[in-house]
Amino acid sequence: MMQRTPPGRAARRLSGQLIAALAVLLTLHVNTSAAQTPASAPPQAAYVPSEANRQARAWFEKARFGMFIHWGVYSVPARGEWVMENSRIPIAEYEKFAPQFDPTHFDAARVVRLARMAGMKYITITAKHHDGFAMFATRQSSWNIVDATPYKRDPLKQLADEAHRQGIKLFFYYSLMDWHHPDYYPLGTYGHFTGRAAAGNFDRYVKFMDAQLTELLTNYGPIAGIWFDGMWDKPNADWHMRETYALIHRLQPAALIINNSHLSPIPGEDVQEFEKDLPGSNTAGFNQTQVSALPLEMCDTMNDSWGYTASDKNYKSVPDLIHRLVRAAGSDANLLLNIGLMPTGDIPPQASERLARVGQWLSHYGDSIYGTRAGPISPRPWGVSTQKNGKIYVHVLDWNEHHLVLPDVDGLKRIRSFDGGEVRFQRIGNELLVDLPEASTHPIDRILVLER
Ligand code: FHN
Repeated sequence: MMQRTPPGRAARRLSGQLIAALAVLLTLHVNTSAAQTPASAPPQAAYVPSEANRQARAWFEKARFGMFIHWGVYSVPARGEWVMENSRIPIAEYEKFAPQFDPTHFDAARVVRLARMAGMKYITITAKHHDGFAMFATRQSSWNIVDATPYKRDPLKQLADEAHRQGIKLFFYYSLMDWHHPDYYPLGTYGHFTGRAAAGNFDRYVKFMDAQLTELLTNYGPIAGIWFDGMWDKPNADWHMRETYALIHRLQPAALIINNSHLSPIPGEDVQEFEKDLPGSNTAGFNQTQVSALPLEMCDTMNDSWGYTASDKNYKSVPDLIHRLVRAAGSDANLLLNIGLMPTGDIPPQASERLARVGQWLSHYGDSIYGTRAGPISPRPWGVSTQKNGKIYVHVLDWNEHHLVLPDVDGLKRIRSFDGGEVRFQRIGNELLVDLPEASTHPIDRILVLER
């Protein structure tokens, strides 16, 4: 049987021409215009973020590092969050995983502690993924962890309480695409093997979605934001996003709206998302948009999977993970780094070990990351720059030579190593020839501090 793959390659294959045409149109409209408005939606009024929302954006840009958690009933078969689609499992069969889902090892305090130890400032967890399964107590359908599993508890409530207690912010991921709901109709690119009737009322689905979002925004205390995904399944449908965004901003004005639509941001969105790529690049096939003026986030996996995949041992090394974080900061973006929780609720040990070591690095070098903006030296193959409070941090990541040529920096008086010690440099024309500290003493990142 041919395996279907998550969007990116497959979506582009199936609706490639449409998306490409749309992308060309959209690159002409960055951020402020009514780019990518679904065909039937009314023209968007200008979106003016509230003061609370502006402050939340400012906090977000300083945070720089968050934990993504993919977790759902799909962790039982342990073949990733796309197992229902990839293995063509009809709803009636898929529902049989729910009685086997009893994550009694889930320890919200431990998850939040790990995020904090890793130096992460927020957590984004899947409240509902594409299989439609709610990981929270919802009254809108019994297809949820409280009603359909022996666990009978609400892990999002536990996580929210613990996040508030430990002072970390919490976002909820919410899939717009739904392979389980009978009113998700007409179907888009995916979800054709579920056995659902070829009928349904999409507006009723949108109402269901808004009702679940209302629950998420009223029953869990202050929420940092909602992270949408899956709109790419049918980008031209009338999603009524304008109303949904207004609802979210009305219920919690500070909540940030992120939509991993793979399209340019539309009014009402507060953060621009990039999947598995730095802003402006497109190696994974998801990002065809220009970089907007909104705060930016890049999400990535720690191995090759989002949802727990027992066979996937291809974890990135600690230096690789740190480089991704540093390169994201150098592109003005946060890194949202994923872990896939196990069906027991445990954190895969490969993930927690690595995160603890990233946290150790950040506890020493975090000043060059948190609260910074992209620096004046644009990202290069050898590394990136960040800046804060008049200082420029040059992160030398992939460069084994003793010297590095940098563009001259106005008013530069001194360069020192982040760890102390003067760094010698000469001005040659418009450039600086810098004597780098020994690579062997800083194998992950040689950080120079340029002071004016
Ligand atoms: O299809 C999803 C996928 O399962 C995962 O949730 C990622 C995370 O960014 N988003 C979608 C693919 O774009």
